[in-house]
Amino acid sequence: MRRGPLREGTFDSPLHEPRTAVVLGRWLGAALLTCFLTGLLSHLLQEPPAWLEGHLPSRPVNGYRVTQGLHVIAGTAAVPLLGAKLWTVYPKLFEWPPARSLGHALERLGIAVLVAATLLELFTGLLNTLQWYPWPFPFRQTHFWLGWTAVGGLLLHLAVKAPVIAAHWWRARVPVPGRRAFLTSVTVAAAAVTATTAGQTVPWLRWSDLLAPRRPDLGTLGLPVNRTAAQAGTTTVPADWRLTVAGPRPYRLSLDELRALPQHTVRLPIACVEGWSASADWTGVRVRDLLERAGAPADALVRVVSLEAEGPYAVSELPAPYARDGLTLLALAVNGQPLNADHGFPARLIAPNRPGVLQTKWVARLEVR
Ligand SMILES: Nc1nc2c(c(=O)[nH]1)N[C@H]1C(S)=C(S)[C@@H](COP(=O)(O)O)O[C@H]1N2
Ligand SMILES: [Mo]
Repeated sequence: MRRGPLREGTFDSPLHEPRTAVVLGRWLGAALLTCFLTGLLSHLLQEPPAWLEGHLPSRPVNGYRVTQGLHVIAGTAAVPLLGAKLWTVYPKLFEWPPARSLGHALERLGIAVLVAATLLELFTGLLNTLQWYPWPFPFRQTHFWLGWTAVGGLLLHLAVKAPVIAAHWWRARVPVPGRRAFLTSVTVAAAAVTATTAGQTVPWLRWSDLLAPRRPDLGTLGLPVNRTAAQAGTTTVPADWRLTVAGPRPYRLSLDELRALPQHTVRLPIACVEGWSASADWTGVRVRDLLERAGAPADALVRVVSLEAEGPYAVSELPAPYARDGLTLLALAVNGQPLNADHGFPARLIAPNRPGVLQTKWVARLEVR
């Protein structure tokens, strides 16, 4: 018999029961599945395998904005859902004896992996929306592999619990006082965190964007700035700055020469991986035109190199579908104003359906590969 604070009968709420766990599990499962699929997509766009690179779609224009917005919305809503789910089942975490059989021990080990991976995944993701990295490991790779670990643990959990889930899926078998009130409070909590943060990406929820780290309409030239010129060390652009286009027929252009080329204006979003997004009117030269002038083949992959000396986003790769898209610009102006230092002066890349991290600022070179 167990003694002390975890003794028999300690967990006396009637809500530690399977129907409540199943209802919460469905919501949490839907949120985590949304996170997993949209997250995979984001990783594929950021680090495409070679065979996929030439087939990445540059449409729909707002595609990444929607999927990454969903990723962060679902992940944020999952925080209260996970809290409620863990509270419902936690007496089981203190089961005694800890293992009744080998099968039981393995099942509990699976639960340990699932709970640890999911907690760490939501924690690192939430802190990433604040651009706060108080840990020694790289965020993106860790978040990626924890995602797979959590999904593996989840599948195992679903398989083991399938009979219980099936038995309680459609209706409550026993009435439990307080269950409805508890589930309603959890719904209200999840709705509240969603309503007060989703405005960082959903324009019609902007008015209630009280808790998100960003207001997408606040910032110089009407846009937020993730990495400032001061942080990137690009506040002063060399007086002899030229855009270099390296290809079969390489050439260099000054800012005035770029401005003298045919200018196009497109409305495209910056869709930041951290969850905010905002559309703007960008004006500049079509990357396609610049590449044609350099004699680049139509299926060429292009490396976009920033003046920024180091930093994870100082260089990006522009696969052919983006490079050839008429909406992809080397932008010189945004919202009718010349770019300022923080938004990438003298020139920045803007392309449709592309993660914000790859919209390289302070561009110095386009290299045809
Ligand atoms: N060279 C360079 N370009 C960069 C970055 C960077 O750190 N270095 N940050 C990227 C990120 S994470 C985003 S979301 C967008 C933000 O663009 P904005 O500051 O103009 O809103 O720029 C991208 N371009
Ligand atoms: Mo970003």
